[in-house]
This record gives sequence, C-alpha cells and structure tokens, in this order.
Amino acid sequence: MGQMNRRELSRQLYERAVRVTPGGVNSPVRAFGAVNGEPFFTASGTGSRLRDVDGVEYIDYVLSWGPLILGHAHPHVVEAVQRAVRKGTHYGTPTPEEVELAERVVALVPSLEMVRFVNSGTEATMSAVRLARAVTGRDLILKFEGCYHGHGDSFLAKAGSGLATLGLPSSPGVPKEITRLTLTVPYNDRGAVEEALSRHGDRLAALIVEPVVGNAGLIPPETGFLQLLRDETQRVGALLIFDEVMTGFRVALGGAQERYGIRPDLTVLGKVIGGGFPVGAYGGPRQIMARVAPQGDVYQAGTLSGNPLAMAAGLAQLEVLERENPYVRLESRATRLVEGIVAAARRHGVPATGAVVGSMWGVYFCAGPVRNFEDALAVDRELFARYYRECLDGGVFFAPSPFEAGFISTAHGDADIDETLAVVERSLAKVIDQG
Ligand code: KE4
Repeated sequence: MGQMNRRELSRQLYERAVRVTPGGVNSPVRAFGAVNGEPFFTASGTGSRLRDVDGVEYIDYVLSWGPLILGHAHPHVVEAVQRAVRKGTHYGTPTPEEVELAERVVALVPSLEMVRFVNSGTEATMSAVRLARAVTGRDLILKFEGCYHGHGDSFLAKAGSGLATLGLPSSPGVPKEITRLTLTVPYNDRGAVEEALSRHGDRLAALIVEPVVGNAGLIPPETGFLQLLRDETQRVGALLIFDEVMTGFRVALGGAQERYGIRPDLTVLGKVIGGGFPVGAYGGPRQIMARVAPQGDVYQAGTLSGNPLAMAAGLAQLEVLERENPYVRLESRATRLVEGIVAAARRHGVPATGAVVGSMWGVYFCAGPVRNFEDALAVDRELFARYYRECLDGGVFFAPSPFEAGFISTAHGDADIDETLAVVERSLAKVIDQG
C-alpha cells in the first residue's frame, strides 16, 4: 500500500482544502512546496508528538514554527486556557491577564520597560517600525537578507543590485515606493553595515534584525556583529530593533538580548508568549513606548489584542519556563540531534554543517560555513527534499524547507532523539543508495 495510503484522509482533506483556500493552507510554509510534497492534516498533539488524521504519529521539530517550547497540550497551559474560556472569550476591555503577562514579559526581557500586545509577529514588526519612524522623524529602514519579519510591505523587499542599494519589491502588490525605503544588506557583513550607515545613516529610522537568523535555516551572529549593530545605530541616531519573535524565550529566558548582552531600542516578540495562541508584542524603554496611542500620537490598534485566552496560555508557558529554566537541557539535546544528523550525512558522503542556539537548531546539506543567506543557498535542495520525505515517512516531522530553523521542546526526551537519529540514518542510506 505504501505511504500514500497511510495518509489517505489527509489527501482527501487536501483536495477539499485547495478548492476553498489558496494552496489549501492558511500560511504558505505549511504547503510542503519546498519538499515537493503534500501536507498532512493534524488531528492532535501531545508532548513531542503530532498525530495526523490518518492516525500516523510524528516526532515534531516544527512545534507550530516555534511557539510550543513546552511541547503540545502541556497540562499547565491546557488548564490555564480551560479556566479562562469558562469565563468567556474576549471582552473588548482591559483584563487582569493582560497586565500580568505584560509585567512578566517586562520583568524577563532586559531592555523592556513597556510592552504592547498585538495579534501576530507581523503586526508587531510593522508597529515597531512605525514607532521608530515617528520617534526619529526618518523614513529609511535597514534589514538583512534572509531575515523574515512578517509580511508587512516594508519587509517584502529584496536587495537591489549591489550592496546597500534601495530595495525592490519581493512580492507583487508591494509598491516600489515603499520598498525603496528599505535597505537590505548581507547578515554578518560588517563592511556592508558600515557602508550602508555611512551612506544613509542620517536618513535611517531603524535597523531591524533577527539577532539569531531563524528564517534561513539557523545562522548565529558572528562575534561582535550584534555589538557593531548597536554601536553603528547609536552613532547615526537610528533605533536598533531586535526581532525576537523566534528567539524570544527560546535562546534564553531573556531572549537573544540577554544571551548576547545587547540592549536594543525596541524588541519584537511573538510565538512563545502566546503559548500557541495568536500573540505578538513590541516594547522598549518607557520614553519610546510613551509615543504609542493613546498615551502618545503613534496610532496602532487591534480588536483582539491582549485576548485573555492567549494571555493565559502565554502566562502559563512563561511560568513553567521560569520555574524550570530548561535552556541548558534544551541546548544539549538540540546539540546531540544536530551533531548526529551532520555525522550521519558525512558518513554517507553528504557535505553537511549545523548550528544550535538554545532550543533552535539548523542543519545545511552543504560544506559551510554558513555565515549568511547567500551561503545557505548552496544547500543541495533536491537531496534535502528526498531526505525530508523519507524522514516524514519514518515518523519525523522537520520544517519542510532547508531555510527554516528547527526547534526542540522540553517534552523531547533522549528516546525521541535516539529514534530521530535512527530515522535520519535510514533515510540518508535510502536516498544515497537510490542515487
Ligand atoms: P507572524 O506574523 O507569522 O506571527 O510572525 C512573523 C515573524 C516575524 N519575525 C520572525 C523572526 C518570524 O520568524 C516570523 C514568523 N516566522 C515564520 C516561520 N519562518 C512563521 C511561519 C508562517 O509564516 O506560517
């Protein structure tokens, strides 16, 4: 019967889905396009595992693309949401839960004195950039190739020809007048940053960066790079925005800014602070955040911002993270996973390199080193797609793209890693033998 029939109900759902939703999914990354496959449809999640509608079980390293650092259906999170939903779902007024989560986030993230909750990372990055433009009175922003900050128009820009040139739209529907305000330079490229800020620094409102790049696989900052961004933005009077939607509460309890000892002017958060519910946030020092309406004049709003169920789930996750502080354990398990995958690839003659930062990890099927997005483009995508499908059929769910970070949760045990490495070994053997 083979694997196709193992996912018969998913296939039937996919056929229905593509008739009523573009690509059959509500977010493109879920479509398995990069691995020439069809998505499975999930029925439930428990701990480190997902179960699809056909009853097939997977060890899950996507974890909802980052939010589920405690794994699926953690009892503390489930009970918190059950208690909240019995009281209602949303009120359109402030609630105690919003204050409690804001106090926790401000207490844990070093540079924050105030925070505003929104409903997605995209909303949060858009709002942070609007605030930076208002505070500085400038319009230009600078981002890095391979960094993703959500689908706001300003971020759907690709590097123009040559370094430090004004951006071009990377999606139809985005006016070039908007992306012309976005500079894009290579990550970890000190010279390109210095050149861009020397040429455009007096017009620069903000530099936005993923302090650890998780949207091009996993690319850590080279020593001194984040400090350079801090010094250079300080020098030209631009704001430094850390997009910690992915790294927040994932690479350390206080995020990348705690791990690397850098204080950005604005921080963007999401994923983990919602415990699987739609939450984004942006925050910073009081004197910057005081410009946000209604205290200040920079407008931003949202019907369901601060939703009490989402706040309850986020609070519950943070409570467990504060109590357990699992980061050393998470990093050690992720390291064993990555070293095992890289060693297996090399045993089969496949060039491979990997990286781990906290509970985020990445493996590239190329020789490396991978310092930026251009280096990452050297991966063998065809091999990755075949390897990916074999791993999936073996019951391991990795991110369906070589340009996404992997995650690990406190629910992943040594047995999960052992089982995963056995599946990886068999998958590579099969793919290499097939030639
Ligand atoms: P959302 O709008 O998807 O909540 O967040 C956008 C965002 C902003 N900043 C960073 C660093 C992010 O990683 C993201 C979203 N990440 C992707 C995964 N690469 C979300 C998955 C998806 O688009 O469905």
